[in-house]
Amino acid sequence: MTEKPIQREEDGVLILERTKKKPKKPGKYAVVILNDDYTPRDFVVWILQTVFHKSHGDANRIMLEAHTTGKAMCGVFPLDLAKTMVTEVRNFADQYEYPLECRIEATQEE
Ligand code: TYC
Repeated sequence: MTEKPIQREEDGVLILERTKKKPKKPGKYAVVILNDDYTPRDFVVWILQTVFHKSHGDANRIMLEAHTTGKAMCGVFPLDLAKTMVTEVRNFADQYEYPLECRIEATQEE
């Protein structure tokens, strides 16, 4: 906010108006899990509960959506958080040697 404010006076009160627009909100990014033939369903549900803090019911619904349609959205986050979540999912999947894949998709929101 380095630009000079506009100054005006109203009833003897000096009003300083900001000339710069508010900073843009951070973009929103969807984290999506992809289906595969090898990762156990229970492991996907556990990932959704552990990394994305979903209830067991929501985790099961998201897992089934990925299982039947090929992919499902786990949540929408600012980019840095979305990246952290993808890294966590990949680390757990590597640790247990499952091929579960997860990626970030830009949403329409600004
Ligand atoms: N298709 C897997 C199975 O039948 C389960 C699964 C569901 C894997 C969702 C990944 O994102 C996924 N064991």
